[in-house]
Amino acid sequence: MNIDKESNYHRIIKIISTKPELEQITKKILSNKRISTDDALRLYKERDVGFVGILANYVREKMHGDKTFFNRNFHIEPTNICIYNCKFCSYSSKINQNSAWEYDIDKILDIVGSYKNIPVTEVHIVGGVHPNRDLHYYGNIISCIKKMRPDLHIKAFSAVELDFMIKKSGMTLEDGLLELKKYGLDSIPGGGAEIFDTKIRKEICDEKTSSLMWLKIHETAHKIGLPSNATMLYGHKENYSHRVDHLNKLRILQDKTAGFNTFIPLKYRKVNNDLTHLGETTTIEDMKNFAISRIFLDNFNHIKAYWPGIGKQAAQLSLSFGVDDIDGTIDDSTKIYSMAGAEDKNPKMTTKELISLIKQANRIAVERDSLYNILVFK
Ligand code: V47
Ligand code: SF4
Repeated sequence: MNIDKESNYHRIIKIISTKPELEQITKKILSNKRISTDDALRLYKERDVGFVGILANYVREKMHGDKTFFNRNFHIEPTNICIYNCKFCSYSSKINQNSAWEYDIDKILDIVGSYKNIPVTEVHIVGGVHPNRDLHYYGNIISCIKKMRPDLHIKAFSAVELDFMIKKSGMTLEDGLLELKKYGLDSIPGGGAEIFDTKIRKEICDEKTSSLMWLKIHETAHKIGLPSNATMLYGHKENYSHRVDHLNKLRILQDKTAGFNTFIPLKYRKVNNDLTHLGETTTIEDMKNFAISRIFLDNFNHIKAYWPGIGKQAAQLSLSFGVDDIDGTIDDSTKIYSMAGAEDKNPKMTTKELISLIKQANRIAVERDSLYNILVFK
């Protein structure tokens, strides 16, 4: 054990002498034992976020030391036209509204072409669920991108988009995913999970893909060799039990498949949507949520803070609360969070800025590819 970890350990021992009720949970964490859902709920109710943070940092440093991962990526959002009406969404439009956009294949290839000679390694493609577009329409987009940039990892389509496009093409789930893989799909992003609790899901996104279906899509993807990410949208109507239930369903699936690359908690942002009246969580709450995710999801290698969603400073702070990955350069290519009131209206960081943000937090910046293979240490 290095000095940092050892001093963390001693800080923990000192604190639990004043918090005997947390001793059993702390002992489990320090001896690499899995904590239960009741333990996670107890940690959520703990007022001392510093304590929960130290425990998460202990786990984080045991897994990754000071390494903090990032990648060079950009997003393409082919359309904001969506058949659904999620109450937290600030982004979607109906087909005939002035705010609607849809990029044709030429525009999409122009975007990809604009990265010629730029060493990006990943394109992240997500958007609304367009009523008229099926699997082959999106498959064609993917294969054209692959032809132009065979080196680019294509992480595309949330389970909600996949559910719709596969059904529209009349295919089974497994055949649809296999077909997309043939077109060039490399992995699946974590969107659309929202919160798995049936009652709360009904209140915030009644119409779209159910929790069971989201989990089935990711399980099937893992089975055919497509890795994926997982998310949880928090800070709206859910309570701590709903969050623990969500994390537990992910942990159970990961035990079965080991197909998730990372977990990304997504803080609800309140501007320009139907849940504005609920307000937003505090940064303290956000840090606690990262920390408990790190401790509870012992079978997830990585916890990611998506900086366009929470801002650069909170992402930097999260590196002391269990987070080991802060996503990528983004290059001002996503609107989902800027339209919902996030700090960065044009989210973009140069590699140099990302590295310096990580170094300021006394961590080591590690450029990764989409599967967390290490590319460069800084
Ligand atoms: O599913 C929509 C969320 C998700 C709001 O896999 C909102 O690497 C907060 O999943 N406030 C899509 N969140 C984005 C997503 C994602 C982002 C970054 C990286 C990855 C990855 C995946 O965005 C949606 C929904 O949960 N979302 N509106 C809002 N107002
Ligand atoms: Fe559509 Fe996604 Fe917005 Fe829901 S969150 S309305 S599925 S774009």
